[in-house]
Parts: sequence; structure tokens; C-alpha cells
Amino acid sequence: MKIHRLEHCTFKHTWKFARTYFIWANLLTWPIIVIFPPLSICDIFLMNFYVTIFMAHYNAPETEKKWQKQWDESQLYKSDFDSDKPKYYNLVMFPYPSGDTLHVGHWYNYAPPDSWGRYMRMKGFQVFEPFGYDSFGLPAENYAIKTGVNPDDSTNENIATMTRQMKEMGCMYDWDTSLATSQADYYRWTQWLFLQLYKKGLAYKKLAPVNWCPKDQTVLANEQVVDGHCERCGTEVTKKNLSQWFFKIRDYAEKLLNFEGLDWPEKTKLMQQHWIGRSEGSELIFQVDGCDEKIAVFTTRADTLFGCTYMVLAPEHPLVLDLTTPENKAAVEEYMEKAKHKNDIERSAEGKEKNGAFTGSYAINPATGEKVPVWIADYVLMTYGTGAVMAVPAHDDRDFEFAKKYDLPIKTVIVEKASNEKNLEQAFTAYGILVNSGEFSELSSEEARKKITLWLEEKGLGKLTINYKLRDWLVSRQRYWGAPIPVLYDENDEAVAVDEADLPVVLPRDVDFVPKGDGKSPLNSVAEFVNVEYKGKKMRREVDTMDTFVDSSWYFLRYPTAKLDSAPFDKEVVAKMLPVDMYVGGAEHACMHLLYARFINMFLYDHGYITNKEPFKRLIHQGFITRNGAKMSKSKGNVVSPDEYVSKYGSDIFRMYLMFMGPFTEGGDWNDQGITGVARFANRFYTLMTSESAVSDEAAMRRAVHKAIKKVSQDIERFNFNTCIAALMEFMNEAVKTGVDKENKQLITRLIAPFAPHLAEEIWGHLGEKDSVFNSTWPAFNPEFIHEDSVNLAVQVNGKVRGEIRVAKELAQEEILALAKAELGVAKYLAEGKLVKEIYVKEKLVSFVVK
Ligand code: ANZ
Repeated sequence: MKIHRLEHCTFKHTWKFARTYFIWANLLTWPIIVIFPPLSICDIFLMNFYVTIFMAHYNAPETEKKWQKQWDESQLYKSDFDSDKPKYYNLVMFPYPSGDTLHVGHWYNYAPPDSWGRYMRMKGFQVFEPFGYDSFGLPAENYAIKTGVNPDDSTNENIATMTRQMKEMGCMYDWDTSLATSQADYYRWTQWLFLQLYKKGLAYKKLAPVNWCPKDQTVLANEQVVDGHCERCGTEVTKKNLSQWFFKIRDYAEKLLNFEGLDWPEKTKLMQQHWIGRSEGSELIFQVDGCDEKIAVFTTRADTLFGCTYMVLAPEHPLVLDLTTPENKAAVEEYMEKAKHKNDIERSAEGKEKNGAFTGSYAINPATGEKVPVWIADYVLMTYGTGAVMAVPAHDDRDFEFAKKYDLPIKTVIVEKASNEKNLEQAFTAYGILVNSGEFSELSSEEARKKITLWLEEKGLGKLTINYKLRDWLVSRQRYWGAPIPVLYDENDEAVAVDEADLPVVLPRDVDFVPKGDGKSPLNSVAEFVNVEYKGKKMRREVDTMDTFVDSSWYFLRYPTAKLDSAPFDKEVVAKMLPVDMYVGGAEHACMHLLYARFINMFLYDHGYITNKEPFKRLIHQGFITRNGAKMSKSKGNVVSPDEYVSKYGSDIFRMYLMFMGPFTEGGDWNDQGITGVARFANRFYTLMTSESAVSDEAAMRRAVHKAIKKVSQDIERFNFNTCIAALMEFMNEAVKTGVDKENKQLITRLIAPFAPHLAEEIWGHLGEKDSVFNSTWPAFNPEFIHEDSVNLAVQVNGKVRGEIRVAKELAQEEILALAKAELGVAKYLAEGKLVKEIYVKEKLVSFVVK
């Protein structure tokens, strides 16, 4: 695609203006010499000259606006999915559209990845760089409750504001492929996705104790509870028994553990691995004494079975009340009630005092045939394994503490070495050798774990199993501002899926948003929405909406054909453009968005909708920008407002400074003065590139250019934009000494283009190029030019630098020492005493010691 340039570039335009200004200024200001005689006509001339120079300076904001307009008009960044070039899908995590002005975090999140995209474009890729909005969610709804403004209106307004600001950043986004998840032409397909999962049995509804945020009046997924508090509003989360929709992400636990071919940060992979929590163990069955009930336990230590002296059920375990004897009922019920008010995190916290209640029943240890008491305790969670454990106090810390408290028997069955059994001060939790374990005694723990399970399996009382900590994904929310779940209920309360042809289920506009405190979605009070006739029957619509993470679990598939009406995405285009080659966003999404998106992508792959197994090939998390070492926050008053700087310095300089502050993945500390240094660099660069300069040392000039190309090309690959910019600055320092010819100016302009796109485009025009610099190629360095045959050496006398010499690298040591001694500043100090030592550090320095 060719870019059509405006007739004049800003530079020429500015100088034309300056020339006129200069002539007029001189004509009008000369009478000053009459009023103020000490000034001569020369002074007036000089004064006008400086003012003109100042006014003709590179005017970033004006130039940037011009280029943005021109890029837009020439559709430079329009996606071309039919291109023969290799594709490159460059994606940033889309934001929630807020009405506030963009903050530094937005800039840091979006501008540097755009530099990466521009670099890949110049490397010859067909870069696809979309941008959109994750626009459903609580903030708009809470705002509506407070102000009465409809979420649809406030969201659309916010999208318009943010788009305008984003355009000022000057990224390569193809705005024609933009999307917003709250628009019906998008959420229609989120509902379609729900239906596909439903049809395949991966979306289901069940009554479950769920996390409930009393303030936001909604359920939360496990991932949205941080240290027992609501991730969004910080309110303490409680438990509530509610009928909820889930996606069976657990069915994908094993697949999600496979990270093959993913260039992701190790830490993120580990976090997902930990969150999925794969645990190899055994499921063993204990018969309840005196009745038909059986209790299944999950254990990773079947080798300790002979040491199980009691059992513990989670207070919510369905058998608890059946097993509780009348004399223990009151205490058990009281304990169950108390447990309701604690969340899983509090219950499993290390160091928390263990307590429980005895049910009055006993179970039979399948290995020893002994009767063991059945207790309930909140340290056993209903959400893990089977919700019941065989307690082995001699070899598990929590069981040990519990047994000590309630005086339950402690029986050692594992020892470190044969015959070192002794009274335990604390649990021995490591693997070892079995004792007191019948025919299994003397086996190692590893061996016994399997053998004991197989032995029980033969009796139908056990099996090897794998357990995952990962829970199914709770997707229903009792909120208004989300995609309605496309389900209805008939007279018998049976769920009926909406036909695909009847999508979207449109979210009604006129709704009373205020939560009624009944735990139901505000949609419940919209009679026309709830009560409908469907397929000739009276039905009631599902009033819950979907978690916004469902919206963002597939948006990357929609972008390439964001306006498609007939399907969620064009299969062929997706086959060509996916997976995303580079995905940039916050590390906090490791166990939520990034896991959900992988799951949905895998599901769509398994059912033939797409051909890519994984959604995101390479992943990078940006660091944080701090100020005075602290995270920016309104309460601390240390927030940097980008607008102020962008209007003063322009987008390029602001972007370059952010990138210069530190490695992208680590972020950096904002310094008000720092940006002026970058601005000075940009201006000097502009002046050097646009003015005639005679080349004084051609070899040195070439060396400076090619060294910069080498360094920038290497460091940009690692997202170390800071050292790229440092290399460009280093080049500048060299170039002002050596001068630069046109050919090399072109090379270096191409090199700075990803980091300062508008500036580069402006200089490119000045260098006589008609097309966009982003239609040119990334420069290659020539190793021959970089090779240096001479070096500068510092010369010290008694530890102080007294001179500098430039020598050929291959010069012999004696000759170098001789040259050093002859150096004028050095000779003077050598003459002051007797030379006792001379040292030459290769290619670095010469040092003399005089006494
Ligand atoms: C007996 C035993 C003996 C255990 C021993 C450990 C040491 P990971 O590795 O995290 O999977 N457990 C099982 N279900 C539980 C639940 N719902 N709530 C709390 N704890 C539960 O942990 C597996 C171990 O955690 C299991 O192995 C079980 O205790 C406990 F010397 O069984 B073990």
C-alpha cells in the first residue's frame, strides 16, 4: 500500500513560515534602536534570528497530528489478509473503556508493543495489529447505580473518548477491525460460544457453595477472590449456596498443563501449573462401621494407610448429618454453622489452630480392619479431592496437631531408616521405609504407595487417581451489564437452550439496576425479558449474565473479521492469522484470562472450529512504571498525567522516554527531568538528520551507524527498548563529530522509526522519500564496518588519569608504552620521580607508578 504524502512536510512548511517571519520581524523591529540606542541593527538582526530558529524548531505535536491524518487517509495500516508476506499477529490485552484520560499504564501497555509491531512490519511481515474494548463489567453498572446513566450510554461515550486518545498515541491499529464486547454484534457470538459448550456437555448448571461478594451482590470465580476478598471492591467474600452455570475447564486440566511450543515467561507457566495443581494419588474407600455408607478419600500417601487412626470429613460433606449420632448432633451442627463463615483460604491457612467435632461414628481402616473415629474439621475442604481425608497424625502436620489436641492415637508407619522408630515430637512427613504395615513393612514409600493401592483395588476398595486443584469455571453472574446466558426454563424448570438462529438474546435497556438484596440479577425485574413465549410454550429466561472473562476468552479470534455477520469468525482467515504471534499484557492475568483463553481455544480446536491448538505463541508481561519508587496512585498524588507531557513533547518523545526508563518487562521509575533528556535527543536527532552535514571521518561514521543497527536489532528482539534507545543516543554523540551522509541518514532513520514513528516519517520525507518509512525495510548491519582497528587508551600516573592516546590495536606493548610515556600530560608527571612500575591492560589503559 502506497502512502500519499501531503504536498509539504511540516519541516518545509515551518521553514517557509520562518523565512517570511524573519523578513517581517526585521522590518518591524528595527525602530527599537531609536527607542533604545545601546542596541545596534546587528543586535536586532541577531535577536530575530534566534526567535526564528526557536519557532522553526521540530514541532512534534503539530507534525504528529499531520502524520496521523495522513496514515489514516492513506490506510497505511489496513490489514491485508491476502498478502503473500508471512503474517504476524501483534496483540495487546484490550482495556476496559474508562471515561478517564489515559494513564501511564495504558501508554506503557500499548506504545512499546506498537514499536515492536512496526519493527516486525519493517522486517517484512504482514503485521496485524488490532485494538478493541472489553466493555462489559461492573464499573459501568456501579456507575449507573450511582448516577442513573445507562451503562450502554456511558460505555459508548467512554469508548469514543478512549479511541480519540488512543489515536493520539499514533499506533498502527487497524481501527476497521475494532470491537467492543458489549455490542450485540459481538456478544451474540459469545452466546454462540456458550451454546457450543452447552451442546458438548461442557456448560452445566449446579447448586454449589459459591463465593459471594455482599457489596457487589454477585458470585465470584475462585480466581476473583484474592486473599479472601473481592478482587474488584476488596469486600470480604462469604459463601452462599446458589444454582450456578459452570464451564468444565477441569476436563482440560491435563491439556492445559502442556506448554509445548509456547514462548511464555517461565513464571507464568509455573503459576498456571500451580493453579491447575495436578496431584497423583489414590482414592481409597472406607466402610462406615455398622451401616452401608462408604467414605472415599483422596490421598497422595497411600503408603501411610496402616497409620490412619481417624478420619476427617469437610463440614459440608453430604454424609455428615447421616453419620452424626444424636448425642453429637448439637456440637456438629454448631461447628457446621461456624464453618460457613470461613472461606477456603482462611480454613487452609498454615498456622491456623485446628479444631473439629466428633460425629460419633466410626469407619473401618481397610488395611488394619480397625475402627477409626470419624470427625469433621474445617481444615478439610469440600472443594478438593473427595472432601474427606484419612488422617495419619504420625506423618501429616495438620493431622498431628489435630490428634494432639483431641488426644487421638498416633501410630508411626514410616521411618527414615529401618529400625529408628521413636516417639514423635512432630510428624515425620518425608518418604521413608514402612514399619507396622503388615506385608508392606520394609518397602519404600514410593513402592508401597502403588502396591497398597493395587492391593485395595483387587478388593474394590481403591484405585490410582489424579486430582486437580483447578475447579470448573463459574461463569454466571447476578449482574446486569454482561451478555445474557442464552437459556430459558420451561414449566418444569428444565433448561432449554436458545436456538442459534435466535441469537442474540438482547440485553434490555430499561432496567432498574439497583440490587434488590435477593441475590438475583437486576434483569429479574424486567417482566418482558423474563416471561416469554418460546417454541409455542411459556418460558422464563435465565436472568444471569456471563462473567466478562467469557467475553475476553475468544476476542482474538473475532478481530480479523470483526464485522462478520454470519459467523463468530471466518474460519479461513483465522486459519491464516492465528495464533497470535505476540501477546502483551499484565502478569496478573496468568490464572484467569490466559487460562480461560487457552481452554476456549482448545475447545474450539478439538471441535474443528479452528486449526490452532494454542491462542498465544509468545507472551510478554510489561513491568510497572513507578514514581519515586512507589506505585502511582491517586491517593499518593504521584500520578503522571500523559496528556500534559504529550501536548508539550508529543507522543514519540513520551513513548521513547517510557521505553528508555528500563527493560520493558521490568518497567522503571518516572523522573520529570528524564523526559527533557529524551526531548533534547529527539531535537538534536531531527536537526542532524535534516541539515547538511559534511562527513569528516567516513569510517567512523559508518562504524557508528552499523554499530547502532547491530545493537538495536539485537536488543529489540528481547524487548529491551531501553538499550535500543541508548544505542541511538550513542550514535548521535558519534555522528555530531563525524557528520552523516544521506545514505546513512536513511539507514538510521529506518532504525529509529519503530521508536519515534512520526519523527522518522517526517525526516524520511525530508530525505526525499515519497513512500512511508514503514513501507521500507529494517536495515541490516555490515560486520566489516563495525570492525575497529584502533582504540582509545587512558593513561594513568599513580592512579590518576593524565592523558589519552589512540593506538592501533595490533601495536606491540612496548610501542604502546612508549607512546604513552611520550604523551605530553603524562611525561610531565613521569619526570617528577622514578618510574617503578608500568602496566598495560589490553585495549583499556596504561598505568605508571612513579616514586
Ligand atoms: C493421607 C496423608 C498422609 C496425606 C500423610 C498426606 C500425608 P496435595 O498434595 O495437595 O494433593 N487432602 C485430601 N483431600 C483434602 C481436602 N479435601 N482438604 C484438605 N486436605 C485434603 O494433598 C493431598 C493430601 O491432602 C492428601 O494426602 C490428604 O492428606 C490431604 F502422611 O492423605 B493425605
